Amino acid sequence: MLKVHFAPNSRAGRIIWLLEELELPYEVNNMAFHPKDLKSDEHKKRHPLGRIPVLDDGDIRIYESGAIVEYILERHKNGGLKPSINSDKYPQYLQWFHYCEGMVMPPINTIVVQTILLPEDRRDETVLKQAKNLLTKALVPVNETLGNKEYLIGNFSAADIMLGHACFMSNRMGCVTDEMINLKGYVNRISERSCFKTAIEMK
Ligand SMILES: N[C@@H](CCC(=O)N[C@@H](CS)C(=O)NCC(=O)O)C(=O)O
Repeated sequence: MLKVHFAPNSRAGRIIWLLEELELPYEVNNMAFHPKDLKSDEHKKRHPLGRIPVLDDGDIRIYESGAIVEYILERHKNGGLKPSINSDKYPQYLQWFHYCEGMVMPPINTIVVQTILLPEDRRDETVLKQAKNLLTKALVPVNETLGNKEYLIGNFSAADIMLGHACFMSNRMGCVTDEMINLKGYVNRISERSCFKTAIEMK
């Protein structure tokens, strides 16, 4: 049985969302998004930095949300939710899949640090503002590519699990502007998916 080491309101939701979409059975180790759980000796044995998500598959243990998504698709769903390597859609799929952790998550991480993790007296308004501007800029190409498409490569794929989750977070942080009409619609469409709801509402 696949086991997801999880905490609410985190990237670990991507793994739950994927497993729900694929209708694969799984169990969850639900931890608090708090150092008492994430930085515990027990969890640091799973992830040396005390981060989530981590996936166990029997004796196999793997971390990094994108790697976990790829692993599940290849080992457990024979490439499901992913275009074949020869498909015209494959390069765009790869691009948007990796754009998530490469371009969108770094400013999100800074925003989380500056609004939640740092004690108030160590927060820096300038750094926060820069990160919010950077995030909005990183979302412009996503808004453009969506055009009149429902999902990033047309049909729903694992690129939406990665980047769609980050777009949802960005919208919650107020960084999707009203002019980004395609992106607003995309976030709404994702939010309506029942598998997404299961993941995002998991406590
Ligand atoms: N690139 C990693 C990032 C993992 C990561 O930083 N996860 C956050 C939750 S979204 C975390 O565990 N934060 C706890 C901490 O920073 O102490 C991935 O995609 O899995």
